[in-house]
Amino acid sequence: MTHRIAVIAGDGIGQEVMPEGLRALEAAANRFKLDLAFTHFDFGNCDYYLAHGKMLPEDWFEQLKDFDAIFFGAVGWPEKVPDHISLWGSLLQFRRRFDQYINLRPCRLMAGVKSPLANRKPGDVDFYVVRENTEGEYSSVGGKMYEGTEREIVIQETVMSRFGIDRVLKYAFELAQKRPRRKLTSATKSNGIAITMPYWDERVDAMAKNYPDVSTDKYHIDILTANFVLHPDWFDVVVGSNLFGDILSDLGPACTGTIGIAPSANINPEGTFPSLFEPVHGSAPDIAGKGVANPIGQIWSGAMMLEHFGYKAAADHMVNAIEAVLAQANPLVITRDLGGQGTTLTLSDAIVSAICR
Ligand code: GGG
Repeated sequence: MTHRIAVIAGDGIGQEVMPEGLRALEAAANRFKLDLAFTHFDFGNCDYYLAHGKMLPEDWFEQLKDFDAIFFGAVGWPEKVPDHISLWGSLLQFRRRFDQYINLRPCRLMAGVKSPLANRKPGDVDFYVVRENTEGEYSSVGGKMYEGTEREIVIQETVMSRFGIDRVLKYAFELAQKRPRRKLTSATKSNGIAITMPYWDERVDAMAKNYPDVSTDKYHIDILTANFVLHPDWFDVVVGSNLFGDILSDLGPACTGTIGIAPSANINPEGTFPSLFEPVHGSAPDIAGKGVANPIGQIWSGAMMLEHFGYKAAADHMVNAIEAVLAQANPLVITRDLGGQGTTLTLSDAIVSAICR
């Protein structure tokens, strides 16, 4: 069976890590006899915006909807296009129109990687962040009044629906059921944000009744972030709203050494539309063009895509290759964010060789 994959490298280091993600996927496909067909698209980046006045062509939905997955790099180049325009013009359109309501972000401390947290070893940090991905704080509902005057007012609403909350909670509880510790932690701020967040808590309580085998914790986001740093070993599956999930899934990987290795899957669980796989990191204009970006977030995202297609052995093999290279911690191979002097290419070469072995 051929899997058709739309490739959108996007901006900045997306252009540099994407070829390495594809090389790793091709190596895995070769080894496991998988048929992956890649089609490259040059829209969804800020240069496309400068040329066309928009991030995507009118018919982007038609062009992409029949692919089996989208493999995405990064978006944003604030010197060219304001960040909210580039993000809303591309990635957030994909998540919404393709109903990718789960953003799954694994967070694992791997051998050979130095955690900034004291005395943490592999196994101490190993959890998933499940981020609600289509509503919540990421709404463009609101507006400005008295613009340009001293009475200027800006309003932006958070949008939460029972349907939207329940479906992400269901996914998170089912994921927790498959994990050895069977533990779910929910992030809110229901003392301060007194309508939407207590409602989220109510839905957690209601949903928890269906999963008596899963133990459930609820935290306010402020103390939860503190506990990510102080007690990362407490967590197994952490579920949160769009904004809180976004923050936690940058903090989590930072606790595992570098956000450069963090992968993510934007999933439409029903399979009605393509799911999208992308590193958690953004376009990093500060290091773009230098050949030093860590390719692991992109490669690991490729592994998540193979798992999504049902190729668990191939996905595990890719992740094992990443782990084997990191465990060696060769300073000439690993990138700067990992404490080495290597480049995108040296790290990618080592991982691709390990996949081929
Ligand atoms: N590779 C993902 C990417 O480019 N992220 C940029 C970003 O700011 N994303 C925000 C989000 O995930 O909501």
